[in-house]
Amino acid sequence: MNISKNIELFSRAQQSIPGGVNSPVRAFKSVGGTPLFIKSAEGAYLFDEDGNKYIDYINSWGPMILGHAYEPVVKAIQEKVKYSTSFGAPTELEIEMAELIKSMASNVDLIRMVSSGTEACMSALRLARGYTNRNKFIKFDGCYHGHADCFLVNAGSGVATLNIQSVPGVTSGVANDTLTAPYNNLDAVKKLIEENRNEIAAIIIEPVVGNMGCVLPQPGFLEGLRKICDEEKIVFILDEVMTGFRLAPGGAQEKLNINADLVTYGKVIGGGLPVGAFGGKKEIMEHIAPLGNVYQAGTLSGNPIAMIAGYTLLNELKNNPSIYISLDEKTARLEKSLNDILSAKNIPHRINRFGSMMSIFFTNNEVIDFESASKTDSNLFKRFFHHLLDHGIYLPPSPYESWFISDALSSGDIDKTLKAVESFEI
Ligand code: KE4
Repeated sequence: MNISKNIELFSRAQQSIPGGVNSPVRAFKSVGGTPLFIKSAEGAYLFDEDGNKYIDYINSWGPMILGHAYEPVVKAIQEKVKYSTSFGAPTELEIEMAELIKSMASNVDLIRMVSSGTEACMSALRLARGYTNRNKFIKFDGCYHGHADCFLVNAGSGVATLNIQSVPGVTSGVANDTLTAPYNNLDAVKKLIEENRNEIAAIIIEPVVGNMGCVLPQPGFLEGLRKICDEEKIVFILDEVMTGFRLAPGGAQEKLNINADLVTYGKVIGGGLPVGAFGGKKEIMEHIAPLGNVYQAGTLSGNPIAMIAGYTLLNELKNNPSIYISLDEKTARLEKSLNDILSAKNIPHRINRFGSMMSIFFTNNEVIDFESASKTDSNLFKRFFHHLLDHGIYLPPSPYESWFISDALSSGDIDKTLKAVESFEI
């Protein structure tokens, strides 16, 4: 593939933007090579600045669940933008959006809009601390809840991709209140509870992990955390920034039949525009200003253009539940066929999948936590990534990220993907 324009743009970008990108995971750091500069996208396809076409398995890291330039969303934005882009005042659309989300996530009594998943998670944690009057919280190694200081301890996604052991700028004062445990390890959590009794405000977790690659909760794990939170009066926060509205209309809470005290959203909720949200039990949420004194704010929170994009997409998902069956079937076919092909080639691998989230790990071991996820063959991943990229298949440029399938993916696209994998030699 000719990528000369991409190379030129990357060189130019680095003169003005740190690392040439506005978010580290885009930089291809762990796979090497030149990141693609995207000119346009439609349905399941991206087109880079050199005119190359790719089948997209990132989909903006989750939001583009019905594909790029989804017409109802495009039209809704085009109509709304005629009436200004922002007011900084309440609108009826924000009420409609909140009511729609409440109709999809039954345990959300009140919800607050913000502009990113990071804001949603940091606000939910501040609320849990304010509500319990406790300072510490538990997160899990390899989980990523955005880039707020307190979450950058043993974090996944870009922090793992860049192998940053300790993030400069995150003070020990902040890090001391962040307790970490291995995913799927209830005993480790119980030990932290014993050592920090009555000091822990919250447990926050990705109910299905995307940020160490896709890792699933083992039976009883989330239920065990729920029980611990009930017994210890700890706020149970499910970070559904990735899983929310992707795994089901009610997200992982619906699919896994687990109820959070607070839940955070991002990605799909904004239909590709900057939207995050946090919500949950009224008795907790009513501590948020201006009702309560836990302060949280945002100039563009509930922005009308972002709201109409998210509202339109969520309505499509809510009113067409067969989309989730289609997403599951397409991803299940990918999973089975990739397993067959890689096994026939005697390539050591594990595929973890939940609904339309999936990852290939090049390892002989089950991947159930960050330790096992970090033992995969990163060089083999790098070669696999570039082999597929050269064949017009765009995977997440890191072994610590999930693939995100869109319903715009066709059977022919899957055939092309599998054909590319067939030609891969280790
Ligand atoms: P944002 O602040 O990036 O909107 O959301 C943070 C966040 C919170 N919680 C979960 C479970 C998330 O996956 C994320 C963001 N995910 C990454 C991809 N792994 C965003 C991509 C990026 O950092 O550029």
